[in-house]
Formats: sequence, C-alpha cells, structure tokens
Amino acid sequence: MSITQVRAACPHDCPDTCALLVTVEDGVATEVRGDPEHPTTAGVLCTKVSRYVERTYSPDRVLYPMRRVGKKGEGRFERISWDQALDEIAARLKPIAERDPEAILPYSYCGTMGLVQGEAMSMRFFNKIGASLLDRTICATAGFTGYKYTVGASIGTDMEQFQDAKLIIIWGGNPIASNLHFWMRAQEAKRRGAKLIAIDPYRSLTAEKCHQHIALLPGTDAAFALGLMHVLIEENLIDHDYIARHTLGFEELKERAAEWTPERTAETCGVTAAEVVDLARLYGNTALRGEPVAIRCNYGVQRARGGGMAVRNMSCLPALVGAWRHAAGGIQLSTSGSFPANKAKLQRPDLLAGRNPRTINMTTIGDDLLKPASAEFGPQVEAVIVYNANPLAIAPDSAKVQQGFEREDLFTVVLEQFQTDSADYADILLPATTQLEHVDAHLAYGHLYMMANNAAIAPMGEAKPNSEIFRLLAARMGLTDPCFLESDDELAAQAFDKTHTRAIHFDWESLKQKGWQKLNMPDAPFAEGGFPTPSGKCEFYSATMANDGLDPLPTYIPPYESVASNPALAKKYPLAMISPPARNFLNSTFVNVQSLRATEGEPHLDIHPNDAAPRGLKHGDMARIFNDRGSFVAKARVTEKARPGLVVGLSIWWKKLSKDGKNANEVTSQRLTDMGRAPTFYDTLVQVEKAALQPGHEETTP
Ligand SMILES: Nc1nc2c(c(=O)[nH]1)N[C@H]1C(S)=C(S)[C@@H](COP(=O)(O)OP(=O)(O)OC[C@H]3O[C@@H](n4cnc5c(=O)[nH]c(N)nc54)[C@H](O)[C@@H]3O)O[C@H]1N2
Ligand SMILES: Nc1nc2c(c(=O)[nH]1)N[C@H]1C(S)=C(S)[C@@H](COP(=O)(O)OP(=O)(O)OC[C@H]3O[C@@H](n4cnc5c(=O)[nH]c(N)nc54)[C@H](O)[C@@H]3O)O[C@H]1N2
Ligand code: SF4
Ligand SMILES: [Mo]
Repeated sequence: MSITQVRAACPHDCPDTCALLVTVEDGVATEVRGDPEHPTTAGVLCTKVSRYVERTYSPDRVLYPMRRVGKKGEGRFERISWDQALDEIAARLKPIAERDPEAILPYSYCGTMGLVQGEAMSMRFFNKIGASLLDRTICATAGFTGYKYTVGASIGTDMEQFQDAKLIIIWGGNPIASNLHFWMRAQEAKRRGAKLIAIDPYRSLTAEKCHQHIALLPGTDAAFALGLMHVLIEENLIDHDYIARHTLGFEELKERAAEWTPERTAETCGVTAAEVVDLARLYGNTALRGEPVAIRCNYGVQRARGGGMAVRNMSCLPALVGAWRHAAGGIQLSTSGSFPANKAKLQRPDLLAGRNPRTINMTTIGDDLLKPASAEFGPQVEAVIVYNANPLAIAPDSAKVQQGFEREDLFTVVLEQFQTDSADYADILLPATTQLEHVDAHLAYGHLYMMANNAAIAPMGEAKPNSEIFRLLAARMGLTDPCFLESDDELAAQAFDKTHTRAIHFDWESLKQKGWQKLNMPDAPFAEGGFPTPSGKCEFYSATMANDGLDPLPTYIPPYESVASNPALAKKYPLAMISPPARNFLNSTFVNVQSLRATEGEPHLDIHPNDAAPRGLKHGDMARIFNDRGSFVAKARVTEKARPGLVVGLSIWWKKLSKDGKNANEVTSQRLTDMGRAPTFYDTLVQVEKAALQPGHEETTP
C-alpha cells in the first residue's frame, strides 16, 4: 500500500486560507488535516473542511456532463458525453458571440479563491470573445472602497501579531464561525491579559465570549465610529505627533466629529452614551499608555447602505490614536492588497483588443436578467455561464433571480461540483473538480502567506478543472490564441509577480514543495506612515471622495430600511433582519453535506422575546418572514441573542433543502451601498408572523 501526504490549500472564501495536509492511500484521499507547521493554520481546521473528504467522495457529486430534460429549475438531467456538451455549448454561444458578444455573461465568485481555477482561463475566454464584464461586488467592495479612500489599499495588521494586542475590538465579525484562526489569536491575547470587545447587533457565538458586547442597531457603525472620534478628540486621547506626521485633514475631522456627541451617537445607534464614552476612553488610554490596540473589522458592518462609509470611519481610528506604531496595533479589514498577484497576466485584459464591453453588477443579476435590450443597458442577456457561484441561493431579491433564470430563451451553462439550486436551472451542467483534484495557487485575505495547492487525487468521474473546461470551450469556439494552451502549472507559476519585493524570494516550484511562503512585509506596515493613498497619509479628508461625489469627511449614511430612516415602511415591516453566515456552512457551500446540515438542523430565525410574544410566536414554532419582495419560513428561536427589533436568520441555506423551497434572500433587496456598488443584505425590514405550516405538518409543504 502506498501512503503519501500531499500539501494543499483550503480554497474557500474564508480569510484563513489554511494549509492542508491530505493523506492519500493508493490514490484515495482518506484524511484532510491542518498543517501543524503552517503558523496561522497551526494544525487546526474548521469543522467544515475537516469534512472535505466526505464532500469530495459524496455520492451527490456531479460527475458527468448533463443536459436538462425537465423544466428549468426542476433539476432533471440526462447524461451526455463531453463532446456532446462542448458541441452544444459552442453551437449556442458562437452565433451570439458573432452577433453581439455582450449578450454573453459570466457569473462567478469565490466558490474557489484559487487564482488558477478562479479568474484565469475563464477571463481569457470571456475577454477574447468580448463578453459582458461582471462587477464582482457580492461580498467586499463597499468596505474595500471605504478602506482604500482612507488607508490606501487592503493592507492592515498582520493576524500573527494580534496576540500581543492589549485591546481587540471585533467589529462586525463572528470569527468563531468565519475567521477561526484569528479567533485563536484573540484567545491567546485574552490569556495574556487583553480585553476583547464585540460590536454586533447580535449576540453571536463570538460576542458571547468577549468581555463586552455592544449591540448597536444594524447599519449604524459609521455613527458609532464618529461618536468614538468625538470623545477621543474632546478628551485629548489622541496621538498628536502621529496625526501631524502621517494624517491629512485633522482640523476638518475635528469639526465633523464635534457634531457627534455621545448622546446623539447613542440615540442613532440604539446604545447608551456610556457605551460610547467608555469604549473611546479605553481605546484612547490604552493607546496613550503605549500599548497596542487593534480592530478586526469584518464584513458585517458593510452590508447596509452606508457600509462603505462605516469602514472608512472605522479605519480613521488607528491613526487618531497612533495605533499603527505597533505591529499588534492598527486595523485589519483584509490583507489581500499585500499580495503582488499578477491578475493581468492570468486574465489577459489585452485580449479585449480595444473593445470596451459593458459591465453587469452581479448583485443586480435579479433585475439584469429580466431587462430587455435598450440603449442604456445594451443587449438582453442571452447566455450565462455560471462557475464558482450559486446565484439562485446567494443573490439578493431571489424571486427576481429565479424569474431571470427561468427565461426559456436564456441559455445557461453551470460548472459545478454539486447540483445546487443554480445547477437546477442549467441547460448544460458540467462536472467540476474539487480542490483535491486540481492544482492552484492562492493568496489570502486574512494572513500573509502565498499558498500552493497540489492535486492529491485524480479527478472523480469525468470532472474537469474550470481551467480545462474553458480551454476546451475556447478550442470548440475556434479560439486559437496560444494563451489557451497554457497548463495549470504554467498559470500558477505566473500567479504572483516574482519581481515584486514582497515576493522576490518565491518561485512556484519551491512553493509547491513547501505549500506556503510568507510575503516580505514589515511587521508594522504604517508605523512610519507611508500610506498608499494619493497624499501618502491616512486621509481623514479625502479629495478623491469629493471627486467621486462623496462627502470627503467621515459621515453617517443611514440604512435604506430602518425604523428611524424609513418610518413609513417600518409601520408595515417593523423588524430589521440580518442573515449572517452559519458556522457549519460556507455561504451556500457545505449545506448539502449531510453531517454539517444535521449540525445546523434547519433554517432558524432568532427573535427577541419582546418581539415574539405579541406575535404569538413560541420557541420552536414555524415563523413566516415577509416583506414586499417575498417571504420564507424558518423555525423560531426565541432568544435574547437578537436585540429587540432585530431578527437573525443564519445563512445561506439551499432553497431546495428548506421546507418551503426558499431562503433569506427572498426578502433582501438589490439596492446598492454608498460606495463599491455592493449589496445591502443586512439592510432589510421585515414582518414576522406565525406560519400556517407548523412542524409535524409536512404534508402542507408546497
Ligand atoms: N463558517 C463560515 N465562515 C465564513 C463564511 C460562512 O458562510 N460560514 N463566509 C465567508 C465569507 S464569504 C465572508 S465575506 C466572511 C463573512 O464573515 P464576517 O466578516 O464575520 O461577516 P458577517 O458574517 O457578514 O457578519 C459578522 C457579524 O456581523 C454582524 N452584523 C450584521 N450587521 C451588522 C452591522 O450593521 N454592524 C455590526 N457591527 N455588525 C453587524 C452579524 O450579526 C455577525 O455576527 O466569512 C467567511 N467565512
Ligand atoms: N442573505 C445573505 N446572502 C449572502 C450573504 C449573506 O451573508 N447573507 N453573503 C454574501 C457573500 S459575503 C458572498 S461572498 C456570497 C457568496 O456567494 P457564492 O460565491 O456564490 O458562494 P457559494 O454559495 O458558496 O457558492 C460557491 C459555489 O461554487 C462551487 N465551487 C467550489 N469550487 C469550485 C470549483 O473549483 N469549480 C466550480 N465550477 N465550482 C466550484 C461550490 O460547489 C458552490 O456551489 O454570498 C452572498 N450572499
Ligand atoms: S474554511 Fe477557513 S477555517 Fe476552514 S479550513 Fe478553510 S480556510 Fe481554514
Ligand atoms: Mo463573502
């Protein structure tokens, strides 16, 4: 018997990008575990990826190309050969590409974060034919944009430093579920005497384990940050030297922050003035004592209308108190901007050859698939190629998304490992390999290691890597550019710019052998300023924002849908709903893994006793959650974890694995954030009632 250990990387959309060791016995993967030598993974995987072998060998894998035989959405397919599948796709796409390539649309996100199986061969293909471009906004572009205006790039505190912080503010994140290895560092900091504070409308698993939990109203973080600035400046808890040398616009900021008294902040955020004042004092005084204070800013803060501004305001705080002086101080939103990824080499925008196709925002796919041709919009979308994404489950305003994909005249190809909600709408469904079956190179957005993924096993059934599927499609479409002949290894070797000082010590061969390699980065990236902004400073005042039509100073932009900002709507729909990630799923990935779904149980809705009682809703009752956009059902959990006025439906369930064939995105809207054109998943008012269908009456399921 031959037993080998293969070095791999977790491909999922998670900041931790763990280093994996895959045990392979006679060509069969038997175990996936965390690499104990990789400093951030430290031998630990989350419960989801510990089940990667179960997922890979699942009897539910899509293993052969399939053609739809039932109605769209029904999920009935017949097996066909690769030749038939490729011929059929080429026969449908070619005439469109010749007539109007913008009528073809890719739809993809981070099902895999791999640089090779993500947007490499795929983008070469779409660029060469001149397809519509996709604005990949579904997750992070609001915060990314706000952070960029202020700090300059997605560069922040190294997660390996957090254990030395004396105060850690976990702001809009639930790392026990979604950033486990950061949480391990935060725990270590706690053991060394640090104080942990969670800012989150919901008492998440993480908030429960922090020293203090500040439960503000969703979408009000920008105001909370302004309140903190007010107290810091008013009480002179700021680092004048750092401000003078490394920031821009302090005097203007001072004026603006003066408007945000603790009382006004408290009223806007639904917290007490003492919560604002005490946190500002703790943050400022700890920093003034010369001790590191760090903020872990996660994505929960940026899924409301003012999400970009929220991140902008938060990222002013470290510069005000000089927190960047310490390696363990500062703020981390994402580390992805540290990596010299060579996206142009992989994606080859030059293949557009002067064409400038229109861009479609993935967040508004619900509306865009339903739009007829027009002068502003361009041609109607006639074909969609979905890969690394599950739009039917994850995109907002789901009823519209479904209507779009139901269009009889739309040609849909889905590349998938499993028959997801989206796969059910495919005309042609193509089997994709999993991370154990293909090669890839990865950056991370929560740490600073370049990562390699070696293939551990041969592809299952007739599955192929995305890269290979696009190579074959290119050939079938008659695209002969030599770039379509490059192998995955050749692509991976180009993934990082080896001439960049941060990656100069790296080559793909050694990365493959070792599995990971840290970037050359200073421990404290902005200790001496050097912000990658236009001024080289942390920009409290941003001329770029003014140019972009935004307030150049930190401000508060209220949610579209909240009791305070939209009282008329709140009369009908008085409860704010958020739908953050469930611990045992990764977005909608893993929902079909039996053991993980069993742990989550079924879709739940957490609701405060004060909100449940007047609705006659008891713990365990089925609740119907609705607004003008749609409805879904979930089992009520009556709990004080949800603050009054807030309901929480942990997500993202596969619709077809839920009782009513629906999920939380039935009620979310397609409206976009203040900046970054991003979704507003957590900016949603709903009403809740006891559902007609109650547990034990499954026969009433539609
Ligand atoms: N287990 C697991 N891990 C994941 C994922 C998953 O689905 N499951 N998804 C991955 C992906 S793609 C991403 S983007 C990240 C997301 O993970 P995080 O960055 O942690 O962000 P969210 O999970 O969206 O929200 C985290 C917390 O923000 C809170 N929150 C909601 N609205 C607000 C608000 O307005 N203000 C504040 N302060 N808090 C708010 C929520 O209650 C939640 O507890 O996690 C990644 N990791
Ligand atoms: N209500 C609500 N909606 C949300 C969110 C929320 O918090 N609440 N979060 C949003 C966020 S942050 C994000 S990032 C998006 C995520 O949205 P998506 O990126 O669509 O994420 P997943 O639902 O995990 O779907 C990824 C799919 O890619 C497939 N896949 C994985 N690897 C490969 C591969 O190598 N090849 C191919 N062809 N397929 C592969 C997986 O099987 C899976 O079905 O969802 C967003 N939607
Ligand atoms: S999902 Fe995140 S925590 Fe889990 S193995 Fe992957 S990178 Fe690590
Ligand atoms: Mo995300």
